[in-house]
Amino acid sequence: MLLLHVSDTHLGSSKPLQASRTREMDFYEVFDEVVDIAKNERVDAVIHCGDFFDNPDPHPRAYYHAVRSLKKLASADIQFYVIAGQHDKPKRADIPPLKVLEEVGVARVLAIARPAAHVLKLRSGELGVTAVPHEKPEEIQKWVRELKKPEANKSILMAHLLVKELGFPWSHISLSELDVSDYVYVALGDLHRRYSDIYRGIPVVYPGSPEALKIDERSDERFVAIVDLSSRETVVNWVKLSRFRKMTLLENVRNFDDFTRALTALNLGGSGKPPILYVELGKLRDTYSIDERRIKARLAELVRQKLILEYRVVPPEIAEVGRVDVDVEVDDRPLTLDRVVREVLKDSEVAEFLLKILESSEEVDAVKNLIHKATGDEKLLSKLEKLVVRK
Ligand SMILES: [Mn+2]
Repeated sequence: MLLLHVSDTHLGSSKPLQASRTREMDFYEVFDEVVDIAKNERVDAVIHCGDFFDNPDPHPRAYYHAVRSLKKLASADIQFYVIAGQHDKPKRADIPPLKVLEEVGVARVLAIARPAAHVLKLRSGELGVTAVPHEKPEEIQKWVRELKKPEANKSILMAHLLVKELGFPWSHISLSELDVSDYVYVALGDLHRRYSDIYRGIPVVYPGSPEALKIDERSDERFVAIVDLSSRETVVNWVKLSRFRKMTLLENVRNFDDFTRALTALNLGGSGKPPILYVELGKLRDTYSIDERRIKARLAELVRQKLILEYRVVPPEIAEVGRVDVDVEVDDRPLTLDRVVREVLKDSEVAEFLLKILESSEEVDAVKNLIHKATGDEKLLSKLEKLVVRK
């Protein structure tokens, strides 16, 4: 018995870009590749561990591409089973988008609002599934204590959650609390990077998302898992995806020379889709003057030449913090000295005074020290520093 395990396809998303049709197509194209892999590998079923759609109210385009790909599975007699993640679960009582797929006949939804136990009839036999959709940690911990196990010879656990063992402070539950001993495979979703472990002899797997949605989810290789349940030992094989778009980060770029050197090493124009390029500016001052403008001009040229799809220039503090959502943090509004001082200091009198000093003073360093002492805010300081240098 073979399963293809995938999760976090986020159909309908164009992240990390906003309203980019090309980027949106990436998500559909790589999901279609997943479907092709399922057909080539002749799996019995595809199991999807949540965040199938990016949104509880998907655009007709997302439905269109989803149904189109899923129909290919159905005509190859491959079942598609899915549970809800936080992205495809409506906040209020409404028809979940996954239910539409079920109604059309291209998917079977195993869990949306609460956990459920199923016995699936697959081509090569019966398979028990305990399905746990996304919820708050307290709720999931409550559920897990009363989880019903399916009555089948072999069962798997499907869940959309973060296990404590990943080391995030915001995880849902630990593997020991999950009590995985009754299962031959633990299929997980929510984490956008590949992770797999053997816990008490049982494979615990996050295949990761087929596309990276944020820069810190980037990876040169992305996968789906092919899970073989035929023998006593569960065997997990990884199949590489090829139709995803890479995201690349050039770190600590301090000047234009740094930038061109890093760019040459990238070998743009090779096979695969043109990447989304992030350039993290280093801490040296010269980056923020002429060099920054030259770097941006060159980046715009690369977009025109279709060597990259899009670029983002990010300040060092953003790239340094691994899990910051760059999409939210990067603000395209022009960063003016006035805005920074007013927004961050939040006291118009102090702001006005400071702006006056900054305009006239030769002693920028003395002012910086004052701000540092007064606020202790390193980020504010580095922002101000850049702006003062720019002037
Ligand atoms: Mn997700």
